[in-house]
Amino acid sequence: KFHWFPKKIADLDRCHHLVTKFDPDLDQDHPGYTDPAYRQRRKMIGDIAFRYRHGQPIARVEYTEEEIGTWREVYSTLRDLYITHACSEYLEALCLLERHCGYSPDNIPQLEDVSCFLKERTGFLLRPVAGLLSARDFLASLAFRVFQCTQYIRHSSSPMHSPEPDCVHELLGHVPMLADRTFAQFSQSLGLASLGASDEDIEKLSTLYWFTVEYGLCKQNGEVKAYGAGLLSSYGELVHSLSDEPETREFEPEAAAVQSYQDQTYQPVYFVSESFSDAKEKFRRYVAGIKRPFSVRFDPYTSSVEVL
Ligand code: H2B
Ligand code: FE
Repeated sequence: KFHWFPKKIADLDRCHHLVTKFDPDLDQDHPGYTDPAYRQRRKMIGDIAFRYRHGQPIARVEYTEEEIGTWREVYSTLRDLYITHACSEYLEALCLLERHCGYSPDNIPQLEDVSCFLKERTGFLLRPVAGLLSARDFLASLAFRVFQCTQYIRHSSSPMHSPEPDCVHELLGHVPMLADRTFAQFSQSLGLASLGASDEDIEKLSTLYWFTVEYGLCKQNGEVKAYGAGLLSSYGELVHSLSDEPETREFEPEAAAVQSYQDQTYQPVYFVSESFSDAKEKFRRYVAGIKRPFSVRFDPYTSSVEVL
């Protein structure tokens, strides 16, 4: 017996299971915990996600001056650092996003516009989500080239850090990388490997996701650069990851899948890939070793998976 999983893209309407441990309503360390107005606002924006069904346009949010102020502070601080710290694929995509998608210090881009942009670049779509999603549901979405994306923004008292994913993390961390063809393929293959997988394999795949998509480093022209979204959306950790403090290891899926990680502070170790194609190829070999009583194939014409 194996877990239910989505077979067609509209089935993602059923992949909405949230993990609430970092919610401002429950997590006493959340900077919004003592701010009822913030919690109310986050809930209102979260309702867009609860009402959303596949195929609908994503409702636009009119962000307040305070919210735009938070965005501006992160955007302008990080932007200067990207030149030296971000991989070339990231920089290229950010440039396009600034030209075509309303990325700027003074504007929080709308998910609907970003989704249309990604659709043209790599076929990825965004769908709104109300918070941290379960690993199983989150990974399943990637199988359909759908990225579940939060739309609310972090608390203004803490512009440089958020305990939970927010639109700064998604839009500045994840989105530019999803505009890269090879990275998009890598993300989808993580997703396909997760469909119907055992809890144990989901745990390993999320850990792999953690050390690549969230905290991955890669080599470029003899230098090490960041491509992980958790790094590219966090000033402190981005600097830390490329300093000589942390340990770095060559990316090996077998090792990365069982490495213990930190979701409260900086990572003690980072994995460095030779390139995205190299990471993709190594991952392909790793996946071939995962036992499932069936195999899956994605049909791009219908955006559905065939179970073989
Ligand atoms: N949910 C949301 N909303 N954003 C994420 O980036 C995210 C998630 N990452 N759920 C997932 C879990 C990741 O940590 C892995 C797959 O467990
Ligand atoms: Fe993330």
